[in-house]
Amino acid sequence: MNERTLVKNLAALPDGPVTIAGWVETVRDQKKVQFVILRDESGAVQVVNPATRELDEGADDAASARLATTEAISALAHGSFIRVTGELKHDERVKLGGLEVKLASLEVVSEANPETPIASDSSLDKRMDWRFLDLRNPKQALIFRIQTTFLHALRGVWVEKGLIEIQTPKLMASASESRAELFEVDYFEGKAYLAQSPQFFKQMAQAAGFGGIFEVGPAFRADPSFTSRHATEFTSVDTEVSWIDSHEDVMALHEELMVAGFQAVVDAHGAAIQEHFGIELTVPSRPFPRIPLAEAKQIVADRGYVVPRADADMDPEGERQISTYVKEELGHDFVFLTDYASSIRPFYHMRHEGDPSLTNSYDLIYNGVEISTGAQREHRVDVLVEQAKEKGLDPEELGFYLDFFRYGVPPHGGFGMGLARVLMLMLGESSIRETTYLFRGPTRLLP
Ligand code: AMO
Repeated sequence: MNERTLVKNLAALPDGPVTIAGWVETVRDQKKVQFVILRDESGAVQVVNPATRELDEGADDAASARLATTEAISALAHGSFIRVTGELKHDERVKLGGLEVKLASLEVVSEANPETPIASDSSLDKRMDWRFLDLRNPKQALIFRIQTTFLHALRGVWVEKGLIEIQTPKLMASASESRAELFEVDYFEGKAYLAQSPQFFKQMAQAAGFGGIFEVGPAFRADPSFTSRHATEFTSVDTEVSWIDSHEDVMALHEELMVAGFQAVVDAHGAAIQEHFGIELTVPSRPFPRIPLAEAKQIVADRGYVVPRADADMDPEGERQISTYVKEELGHDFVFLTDYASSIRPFYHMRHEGDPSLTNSYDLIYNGVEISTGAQREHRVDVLVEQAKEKGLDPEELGFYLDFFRYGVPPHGGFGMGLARVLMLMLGESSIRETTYLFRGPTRLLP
């Protein structure tokens, strides 16, 4: 490793020699003195260099080197990557962090083109074109630090509970969710499909006796929409557990995970989130409110918004409205909408004992947008086959999946959650394009 001190660690060091490395943010090139703001992944610091503009007669090698350094700084382009050795000096008068580095030697490791293709006011699309430059902005990088903290906390809960992490295949022989959103790819002599979710294989783990599993991985949907919440490839946070009594148990686990994730994010990044996003993030209280879908539709209707189709899911406006209601009346950012009609749920959802028109399922809405779907699964194979047929699915094609239920399987359930949506709503961002490392949509495959 090249020796260097991270900028964020300078504050704790005494005055003395240091080596730092990072990108040139700005250069202030005054006649007698030059200032360079250098930024690395941890922060920014001021580098100061007394300028040597010309050589006196009989100047020594050291003076020539100082002239060369001065000229090199004058020529530095924004974004060039440099390495600086110098003297760290704490000085309260320096606005940026109360310290500066007096330059002794400069190495230009990698030069940047003088024209930067994006600016802070560039359109989102343009920023996406130059995502690596966009991500140099500390605010954008913070999103992925937050994501790391959030996922780490979730993993902590899963591991502590003894769940097993799995990686399910993303090349499949059949659809796993709606056929309408299926990517088909050539697969040697035949066809394969990109996994829309790990649904079938996370259930397989229950038949395999794993007890409980989790997976954080890619999911693909051939969804042609251009909304702020849809991507053609997204990261799905999935879990599935055995020996549940109903979807209530899944919701309890879901809450526990969210609280752990938010707690970790607030602890590690609360101040930075306030600074960069202007949001005072709080940890949600348990239990999250639960409202049956039919009741939720009635609530929003009473508030003057009628969800267009009575037999359909909440539409985006309905989700916003029910969230507003929950925030106003119950003071909560999250709400579980429960007991979805069987007609709008996949065949694998368990239906109510005694009322097959409803399912043991839920959607989790956060700040007005669905972030997750969860359910208890139907584990009785005869019932499962009937439900598949009812949805127009061919039990033959699903044979491999139905077999999971023919050799003894415990009652189980789980949920899938869109990671970028959680981050978008947590940070008040306007699109999952901001909270996805590299967004994929109908017209975006680059970079
Ligand atoms: P569902 O299809 O509702 O359920 O997806 C679960 C969650 O994944 C996210 N999501 C998306 N995010 C970005 N772009 C998309 N095109 C997209 N589609 C879905 C959402 C959504 O709530 N197998 C079930 C889950 C389960 O029951 O365990 C499933 O996939 O946040």
